[in-house]
Amino acid sequence: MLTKTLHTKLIILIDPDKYNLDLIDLANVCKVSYIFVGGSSIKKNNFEKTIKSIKSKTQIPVIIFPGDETQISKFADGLLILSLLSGRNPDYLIGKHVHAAQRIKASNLKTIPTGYILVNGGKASTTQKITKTKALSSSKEIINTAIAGELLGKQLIYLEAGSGAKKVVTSALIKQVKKNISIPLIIGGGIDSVTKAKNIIATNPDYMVVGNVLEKTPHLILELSKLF
Ligand code: 1GP
Repeated sequence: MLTKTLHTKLIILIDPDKYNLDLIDLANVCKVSYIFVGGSSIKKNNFEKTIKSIKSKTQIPVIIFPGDETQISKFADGLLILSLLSGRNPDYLIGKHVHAAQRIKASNLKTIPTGYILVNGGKASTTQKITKTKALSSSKEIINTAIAGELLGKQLIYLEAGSGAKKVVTSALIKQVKKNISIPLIIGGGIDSVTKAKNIIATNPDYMVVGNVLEKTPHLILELSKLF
């Protein structure tokens, strides 16, 4: 699950509060490798309901990309165990994990230790605000953080420009990080057009995540899918 790939694969991200059934129908006819589900501030208390609904409509594996430690459901296919390596807030490095440990264990979910690195996307992201951490700007620090993540045993590195970011992760940075780690690399945040997606894919990260834009324009997935 979420292993290294020869060519970039597409992941779509669904925020349960903005869940749109039509998007799953479209994903079923597109080249979507995984569906991530999660949200930084879910208000509607519909997390598990959303997972069940998606699972009833598709064979595409559903992975929880948790916005907080309550977002756990045995109905998903896997769960990213996020360590916010770009920040220095102990809650997001170990505190929340301790809090959720028993529930994660009881869920029997396949867990994927993930080094989550917030990269400056041109505006303060919701994640930054919630976690009270800063995004990294220095390429050297980002690369070193990714390497440290691998050394710590993470099975994935997720470079995140932030949902709705103004600037996506740059091609130069993706290439550098990719060169320096041997675990799979995910890129996300602000990818809202075919052109931006094309530029990301040209650097060949293992996975590319698209969220926000598909909430507003689900049909864009048909265009994006042609790139894979
Ligand atoms: C956010 O990387 C994901 O956590 C996706 O970002 O919503 O901007 O596509 P967007």
